[in-house]
Amino acid sequence: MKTDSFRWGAATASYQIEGAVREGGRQPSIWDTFSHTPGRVAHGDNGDVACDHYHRWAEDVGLLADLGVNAYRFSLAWGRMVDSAGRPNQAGIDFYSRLIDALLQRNITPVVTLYHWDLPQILDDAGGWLNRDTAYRFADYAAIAVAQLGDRVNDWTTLNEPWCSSFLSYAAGQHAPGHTSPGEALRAAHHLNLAHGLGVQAIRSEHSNACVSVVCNLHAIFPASDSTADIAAAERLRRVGNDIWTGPMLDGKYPAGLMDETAAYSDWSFVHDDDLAIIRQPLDAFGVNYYSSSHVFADKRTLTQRIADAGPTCWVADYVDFKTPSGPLTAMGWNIDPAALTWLLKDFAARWPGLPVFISENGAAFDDLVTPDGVHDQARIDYIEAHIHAVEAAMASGVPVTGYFVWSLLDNFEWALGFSRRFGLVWVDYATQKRTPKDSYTWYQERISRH
Ligand code: IFM
Repeated sequence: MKTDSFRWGAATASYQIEGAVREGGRQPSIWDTFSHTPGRVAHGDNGDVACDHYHRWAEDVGLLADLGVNAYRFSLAWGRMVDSAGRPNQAGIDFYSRLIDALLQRNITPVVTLYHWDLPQILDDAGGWLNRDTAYRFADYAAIAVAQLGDRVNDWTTLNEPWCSSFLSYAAGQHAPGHTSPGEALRAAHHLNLAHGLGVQAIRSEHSNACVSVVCNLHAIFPASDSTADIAAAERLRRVGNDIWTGPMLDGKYPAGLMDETAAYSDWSFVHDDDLAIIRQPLDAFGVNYYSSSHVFADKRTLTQRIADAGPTCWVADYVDFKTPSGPLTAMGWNIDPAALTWLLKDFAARWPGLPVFISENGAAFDDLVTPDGVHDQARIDYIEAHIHAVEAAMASGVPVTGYFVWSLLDNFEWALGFSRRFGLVWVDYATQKRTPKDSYTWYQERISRH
């Protein structure tokens, strides 16, 4: 692994850690609304306080510095950066400015995500990602963020996991705003693609030398058998899970077959003539979030029949179903398959040779063992170690990987699962806000120091 420029990092996201939802002129987001709606989030949890990072950011920068990372990936809350009229919100800008200055003082490079799911509620009131105009509002916000912070931030990511902000949010109903319409998910997906393209243009217009990326949770999808039908099922799912982003963003087209395969749910009339040219912008890097793999088989049911049988689903695809994951699972119920990460990275590099890739998130939730002498999380250490090896294997075969970011620095608000799942290298006692580095923190610290 290259030692000099390789980024060893940790990642977080605004709504998951910041709290202080009514401070500093922040406007409400769809996650405030969603988490305060009974039944949406486990145990009625919400991000009102979360890890109180808004007040404890200096302590958290100290944890990053002691950890030894040379990069920190975090997101800006759109509704902190701008007011309800879309104008710069100075108090919010000042908050991130202080954070960035503190990071730079500790030689930690800020890697900033513009959108990690906390859409201002006021934009959702106007249709959210179903409204094409939201993509233009995103570009306005991106321009403000880069104009305000681009003197110290070089690395800008437009979107985090647009698959979640469309399919989990508009088809499965599991994420804000909680809709359950397959056709809406496709429409939202296109508008997120458009936001990405417009966002890249806005970033570059403010900061021509910026390193611009997008982050996708590329799915490692494999057929459950080598039957032609299962292979075709896996290909269908890759189109709607992965190629729906990489196709427009990197090749300027939606994957052949996708529109026909989803015609029962949408006529795709939301794609305007010049959109694909806008969406395909040159990128400096591509972020891959990876946690687990999926095995799928051909199913006789259409999506509509599957929904009638089992309820809403995030997968907008006919005639496909998922094999129940086997083997050791994480506390999310996800399988542990580091080899699939190597496969994913090699597959990506074969399709887009030369485009630098970074692992923007990788990590695991487990039930940690909390004792008076520390928080013991050997399972997390094993998971991270195996996945770093998987990245090294991809690099050894020529994949240009430029960084690895653990998800996450801190235990935090795990969306619809609330605080019930812990991904952190650092245990957070939510009652006292005391931070306790886990064994995995010490392990990662040592692992980084070897490079
Ligand atoms: O917590 C999330 C994060 O916000 C996005 N990627 C996956 C993580 C774990 O589910």
